[in-house]
Amino acid sequence: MVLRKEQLEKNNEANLSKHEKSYDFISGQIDDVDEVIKKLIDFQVAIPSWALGTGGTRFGRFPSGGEPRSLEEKIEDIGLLHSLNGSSGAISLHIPWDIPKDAESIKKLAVQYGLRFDAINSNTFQDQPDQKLSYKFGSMQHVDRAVRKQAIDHNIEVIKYGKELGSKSLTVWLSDGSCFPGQLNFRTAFQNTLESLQEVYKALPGDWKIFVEYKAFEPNFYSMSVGDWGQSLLYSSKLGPQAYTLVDLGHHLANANIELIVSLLLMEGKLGGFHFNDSKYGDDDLTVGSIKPYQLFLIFNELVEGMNAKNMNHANDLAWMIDASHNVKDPLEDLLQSVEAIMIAYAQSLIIDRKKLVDAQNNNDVVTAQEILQQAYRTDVRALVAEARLRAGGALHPLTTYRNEKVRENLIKERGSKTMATGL
Ligand code: RM4
Ligand code: MN
Ligand code: MN
Repeated sequence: MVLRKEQLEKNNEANLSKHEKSYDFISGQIDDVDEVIKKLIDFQVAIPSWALGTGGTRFGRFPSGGEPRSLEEKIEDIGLLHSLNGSSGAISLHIPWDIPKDAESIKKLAVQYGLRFDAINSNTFQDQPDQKLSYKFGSMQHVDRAVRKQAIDHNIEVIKYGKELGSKSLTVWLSDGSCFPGQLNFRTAFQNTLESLQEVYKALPGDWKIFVEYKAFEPNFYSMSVGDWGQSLLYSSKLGPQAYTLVDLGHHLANANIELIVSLLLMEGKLGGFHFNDSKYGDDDLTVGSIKPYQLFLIFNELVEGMNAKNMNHANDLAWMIDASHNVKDPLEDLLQSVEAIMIAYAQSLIIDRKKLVDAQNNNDVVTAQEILQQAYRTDVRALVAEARLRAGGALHPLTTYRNEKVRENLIKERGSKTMATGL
């Protein structure tokens, strides 16, 4: 399904005068409002191909109908999101869930929807039906060289698919680790993982990056071979300049100070990308900003401060991706909410009075420092984000437009109520 320009305009007109009032109010309070809007327009968040269907839990899956049946339909869905919010102009694929059979036509289709291919993801955390050796006891860490080789070859194949589509980075997330004390020799597991990653690194095209994603626990519960940012930074430092650490917000132990991690990785030039989601307990993969919006803002504060310090381009120098998927919401509505939450946090971090904040820090004025951050956080920037969407040709209110235009109902009519997207 494609939303026509007239459909968007009709919905926008109904909300325009209200929006203009809010926008006038907020833009009057910000010095460089056009610069902020420009940054918001440029900022794009990649949508993962595995989040377009209903996520499952180990107890079941409750699809709501109209799920994409093919990679083509997934691209169509992301195109739809992008037409609504103007900020979802990229797609992140998971192999082998989404093997592009005809890369040229897939690429063309994506271009039609204004989408590019962001990082491509390998998968050695599941056994595939046609796979020779099992990953039950790990992949790149495995004691058996043949299993490690299989995992390396898979990653090299993923790079090949990525090259065909125009991706420029590979994300490796390993579920490797152990469930019981004594199961693994930690140093051997580390060495095996490093050597395997080195083989993959060798196959990386010169203009590509490799992202080493860490996760504290699950599916292994005693140790993880890439369990935290320290381990990931070790791997990415040993690998070389094309290797970076990827931060997934849900992959930390409870109460970890993620904004501090982000700040130091940026300082070291080793932060590569981001997986946005939210969580209460573990890797819950909930809608971004649904549980801890203030934390999200604090993370963006460090991101913007750190990127500015290095003269980085906010939109292009790091890879921004959503990694969320769960089972009670319409997946497209969920993604619209996630992107909106990211844009709000980004906008708030752009309006922080950084000069005053530095002064407060240098004077040990803790109270003022807190006031400055919370002043930005408590500013209602939704009209700024909406204005950016409007100027990019999107919807003032993506969710309402989505519902008014009966998108899900139409998708169910087109695709049926029993369709299931590949993925989790
Ligand atoms: C993992 C991790 C990876 C994602 C898979 C599906 O927990 O977050 O990034 O690709 O889930
Ligand atoms: Mn992730
Ligand atoms: Mn995860």
